[in-house]
Amino acid sequence: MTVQDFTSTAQRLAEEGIARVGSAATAAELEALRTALLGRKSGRLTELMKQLPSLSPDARRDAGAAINQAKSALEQALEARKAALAGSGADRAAQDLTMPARRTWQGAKHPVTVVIEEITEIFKELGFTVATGPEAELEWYNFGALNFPPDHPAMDLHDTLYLSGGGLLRTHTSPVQVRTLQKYPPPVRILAPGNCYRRDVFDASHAPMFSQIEGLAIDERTSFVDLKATLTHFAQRFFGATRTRFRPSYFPFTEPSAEMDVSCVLCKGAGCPACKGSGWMEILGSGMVHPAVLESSGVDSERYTGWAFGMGPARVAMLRHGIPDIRLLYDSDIRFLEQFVR
Ligand code: 2U9
Repeated sequence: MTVQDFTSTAQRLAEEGIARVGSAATAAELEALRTALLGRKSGRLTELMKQLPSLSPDARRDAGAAINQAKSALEQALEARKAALAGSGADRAAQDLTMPARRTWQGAKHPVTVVIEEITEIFKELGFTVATGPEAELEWYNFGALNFPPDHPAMDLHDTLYLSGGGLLRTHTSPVQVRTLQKYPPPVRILAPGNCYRRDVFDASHAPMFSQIEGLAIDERTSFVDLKATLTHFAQRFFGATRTRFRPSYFPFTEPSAEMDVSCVLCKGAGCPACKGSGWMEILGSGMVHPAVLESSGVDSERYTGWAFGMGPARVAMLRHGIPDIRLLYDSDIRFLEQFVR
């Protein structure tokens, strides 16, 4: 091919192309034209460009210029037609609006967040308000004020994450209740949800960072009856028709203390592997607030009494959904988490 052949071919392709661009009715047609004429792989002008090396350097320059001129003329025509079509809405006619939209991945609330919000709603109905506080705490608020004797094992290094500048990462949200009692005189009804930290290795039922919800009710003449009635009401609201039982337990910050069980959510009490045949599932710990804790928090323990509870929402989410390993909740694996999208 001579330079004249290249030039005339380029001009002819440009003219024919611009004519066809002018009569294109949809964006899709325009796209097809662009590919047919300028496509990187098999565009007609691209093909022509590939034959340039067959020419002498001088001839190549002239032929190349003619091809580039044809290319930019075609690109301008394509852009102009595209804008015209977009403006005219002609394309809309071609668009099948009944086509379902491409599903964009939508996030969802984490199953533990759903549990925390559900529990919070139930206690709000009972007049509890949500209180929050610092995750990096002073040792006294995390241990001293809560009647932990100075040598209590929980304070050991291997249990608690101490901070170099003093203080520690709270091991429970109880410091929030102490800070609240220092600020607001009874009657007090608060819920303290939040993240807590323990020097635990990650295994099927432990995580170094975990969420917790604690609750506190302080008033005159508050008794264990209020504790049992309120927590049983919570269990029935959260788990539906269920039975509860309270087993004696011990915490430094409550006396007397009790664990509350609900009948197994999977076998309804008949006994199954999930509840290890007992028919019961331990949900939370609770107790009457120890007078020493009331005094530490600036509350007159002769005039006021109170009860408190603490639970792990992650554990409750595992019980509810039959999740065997807590790490599944913290691995951020979308394939696992999107099962719980509501
Ligand atoms: C004040 C007074 C009393 C909070 C309580 C529990 C029982 C309890 C555990 C639940 C799951 C810890 O994360 S867990 O292992 N907590 O069982 N917590 S009573 O008692 C308080 C808190 C604050 C001022």
